[in-house]
Amino acid sequence: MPEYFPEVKAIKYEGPDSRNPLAFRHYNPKQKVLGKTMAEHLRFAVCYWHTFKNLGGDMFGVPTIVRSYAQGSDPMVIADQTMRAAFEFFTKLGVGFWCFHDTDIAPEADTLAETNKRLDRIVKLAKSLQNDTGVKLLWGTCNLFSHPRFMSGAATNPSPDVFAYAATKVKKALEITRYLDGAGYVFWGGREGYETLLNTDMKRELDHLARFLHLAVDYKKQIRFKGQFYIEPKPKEPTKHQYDFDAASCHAFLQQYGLVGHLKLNIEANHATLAGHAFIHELAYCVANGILGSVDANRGDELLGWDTDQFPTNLYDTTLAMYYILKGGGFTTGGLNFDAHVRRQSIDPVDLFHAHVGAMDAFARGLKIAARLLKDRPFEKFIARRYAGWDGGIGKQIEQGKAGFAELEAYTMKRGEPKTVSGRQEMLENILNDYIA
Ligand code: XUL
Ligand code: CO
Repeated sequence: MPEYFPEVKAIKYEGPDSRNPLAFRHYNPKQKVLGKTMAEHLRFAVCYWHTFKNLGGDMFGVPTIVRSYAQGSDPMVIADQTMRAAFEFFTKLGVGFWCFHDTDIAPEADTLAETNKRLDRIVKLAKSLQNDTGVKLLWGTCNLFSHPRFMSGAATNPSPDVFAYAATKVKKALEITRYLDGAGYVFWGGREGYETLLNTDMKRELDHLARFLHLAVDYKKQIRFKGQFYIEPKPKEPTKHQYDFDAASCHAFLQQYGLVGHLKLNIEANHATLAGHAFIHELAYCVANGILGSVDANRGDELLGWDTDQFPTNLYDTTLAMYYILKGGGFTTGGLNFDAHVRRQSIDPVDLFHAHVGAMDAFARGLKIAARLLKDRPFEKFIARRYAGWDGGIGKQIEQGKAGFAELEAYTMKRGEPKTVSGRQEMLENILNDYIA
């Protein structure tokens, strides 16, 4: 069998003092942290679309990257080679999971029936490679945004024919995800939204999106697919306004349409920043509402206002992300999927390894620091003191619904002006830096 990454051997943990760029300094998969191994906590996944299908093309230029497995004239030969290269990559990197869109693994044919046959062929290969390597599927998904038929949306398209076509594709995507024992399935609505309200019936589109998700929930039961459904928020790009804008709007949508309990959220760092939120704001919102499912780990660029999908390297972010993920009880079905791609100038296969090794180490460090923070609880202790007024007296009465406006007026008239108290933000930020150091 040809090797597609012959220049790289299996990546090993060598400890913090190693200067080998192709070794982990922090990610030691078997090392226990708070009672679980790092591999169990972090559940790293490699995404198929960026890592194996992105060849560096952008709006202004053609692809810059040439991969040995992407050569040939038969698209199914390329699909086969790419799948084998992917599993070689997963194994050498030492990740437990992968993620894909249907169109990443098998190119669309002239008819849907033929496309589905191609999928059947390629998922058979994926299944045998999963069995051989032990690498598992974190989640599957369906590309409902690239083809021209989806230009005005999939579930929210003005045409019921497109809704039906999208349903047919998701049905197949659910079947293959189940066949591959996927731990989850993601809905990301890149074209579910609008470019202008002048041609859009917003209420009808939202109703249709909910109908679509209910149909998926029904079909999931029918085929006994046990994986977790996720919805992935993103405010814009490619569409000007996307209905799955951010965690809070997804939550409101799920509540409005009776879908809470059927879908959790897949939070992506760069989507959070596009929505004007910090990554950890989205995580904290999900943890507070019990809806955190999985994470697409990447980062944007502070100076660029689009979805740059860079690999996460910022320790401040990875620490706080792991802090909230652990506070939420950690991952069950979800994990950290690197929805990220190497830069257009990073053209060598080894760059894919550098990118993932650095990102895995950044999260492993984040995990270790977050575990120390949760053991010592400096922020929890401070927060408990800050809100202590609610644990008894008038605070408790308000929380328990035992004090109305009249009682609060009587209390305030007697008590007078409330005391102002410092929020100590700078001290707390310094404490965080002490832990990261
Ligand atoms: C797009 C994005 C998608 C989803 C899956 O910004 O994040 O790749 O993760 O469709
Ligand atoms: Co994503």
